[in-house]
Amino acid sequence: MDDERKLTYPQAALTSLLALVAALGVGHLVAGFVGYTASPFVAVANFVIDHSPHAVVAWAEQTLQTWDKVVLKLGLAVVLVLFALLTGWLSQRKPLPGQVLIGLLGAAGVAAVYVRTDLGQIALLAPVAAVVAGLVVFTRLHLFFLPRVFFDDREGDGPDRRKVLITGVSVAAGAGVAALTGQFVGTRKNAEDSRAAVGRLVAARTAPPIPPDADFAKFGTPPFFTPSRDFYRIDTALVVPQVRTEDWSLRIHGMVDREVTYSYDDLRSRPLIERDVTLCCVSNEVGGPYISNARWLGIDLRDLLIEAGVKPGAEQMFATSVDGWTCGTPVEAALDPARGAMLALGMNGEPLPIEHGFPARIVIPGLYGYVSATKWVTELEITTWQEREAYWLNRGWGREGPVKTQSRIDAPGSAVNAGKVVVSGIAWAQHTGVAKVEIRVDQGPWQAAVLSAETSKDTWRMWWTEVDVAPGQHQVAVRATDQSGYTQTEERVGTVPDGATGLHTVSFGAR
Ligand SMILES: Nc1nc2c(c(=O)[nH]1)N[C@H]1C(S)=C(S)[C@@H](COP(=O)(O)O)O[C@H]1N2
Ligand SMILES: [Mo]
Repeated sequence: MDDERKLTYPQAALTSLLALVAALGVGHLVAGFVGYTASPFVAVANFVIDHSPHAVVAWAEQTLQTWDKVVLKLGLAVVLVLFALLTGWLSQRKPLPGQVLIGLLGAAGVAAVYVRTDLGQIALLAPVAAVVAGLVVFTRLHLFFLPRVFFDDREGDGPDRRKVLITGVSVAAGAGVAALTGQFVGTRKNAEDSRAAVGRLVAARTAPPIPPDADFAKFGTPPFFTPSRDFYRIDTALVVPQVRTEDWSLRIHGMVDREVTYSYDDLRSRPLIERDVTLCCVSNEVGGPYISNARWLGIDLRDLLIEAGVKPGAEQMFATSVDGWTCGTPVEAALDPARGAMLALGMNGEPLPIEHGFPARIVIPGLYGYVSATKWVTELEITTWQEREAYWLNRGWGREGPVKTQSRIDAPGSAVNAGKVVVSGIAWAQHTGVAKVEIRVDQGPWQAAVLSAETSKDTWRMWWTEVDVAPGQHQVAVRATDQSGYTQTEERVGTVPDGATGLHTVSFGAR
């Protein structure tokens, strides 16, 4: 005889939702002990980030600011709830479809943890515990809701409301306590006090003083130094890595004469140098915001590489971050004394902010961040291009990422009064130097702008000028020429694979 018993849709949906909540809660609990990023929820969200194009990561970070990761988590939560509702719908009669779907979701969680390089095998316990919890809760609740059958084939009722309420609340509360415990245990080791304990990092060789006309902030340009809290931020880390100095070390290995490992104290007690370097992102569209300037404090990377002894034939310095992100730089750029690649410990007079790579990161003038600026760096492997492929490379980005000479208009930003109008902005050509900036109004002749004082070839320069405009709509364009004699091309190309080109053009109305 066919078994006609089934759960009502609300019962089935509740069964699936509670199973989901239990799975995530238990997964988060276990992750608190085996590695925070092993939490199935966090791991799947990270997996989504790792499979998003660079431009999307950059866009989300800029547009949603610190909310980007919250939005991602909410989006993922919505998908999971829909998944649970579907699971319930398919499992009203038999639990098997639901069990299979939970198994599949669990497999996705296991895979997402497995591919993380910052976690050991033990981390797999978290998603495995989550699937087991999900399956147990789902199967038990399914049975709980199924109407009883009596020996005379008469069907009884399902559980009464009171029992349902007690069961539901117990499962949800248990999952909540588990998740909170995991959250507490997993994030207890915060790096903020370790950063505070570093104290003052003192430069043995200071950067040259900045002349008063290094920016034209009074005309609408950014300040010469970007305050650290305003410094653009781009990374794939869902959870900002919390690395304490005492747990950190930098290992240089691969094609070297002798492998070396430095502790934080080894490095901070060396004579530290200061360098002003403007960092920018390959995903910056023409006129975009992913560019900032800071005073970096650290060690000449070249010195460390020489201590290890780079072997002939080495092509790539393959850097790994504590969160598994990787980055490949030409060895010759890292070794070139004229370029001045750094291992930075400090930024704008303080130890690196945690989100900018504390305890240590790489900074290399003239290369986009994705091929140079590894934050939370723990390993430098000297190797060939053949041997290792960095994070963004197998996602369509170019191997070499020299910064392209570019300029941006910052003012006017809105409507102005007709007559004399100030136009200002920034230009950059790190490691080459900006030679000239020109602007053009309404297809008129190019006219030179006033440049700010040059402090080094590695930093942006500000520019400003004044134009006379009649009432009506106008358009202003800017172009920079660098010290190699190259003038920015008008040809517009997108950011993929190695940086956008084209002239920034702004329209404004004059009254
Ligand atoms: N560990 C790690 N380092 C990283 C990245 C990352 O995703 N992970 N992104 C890189 C990119 S693409 C850029 S542009 C710079 C941005 O550095 P910032 O966030 O300090 O501005 O960091 C680089 N270093
Ligand atoms: Mo970037």
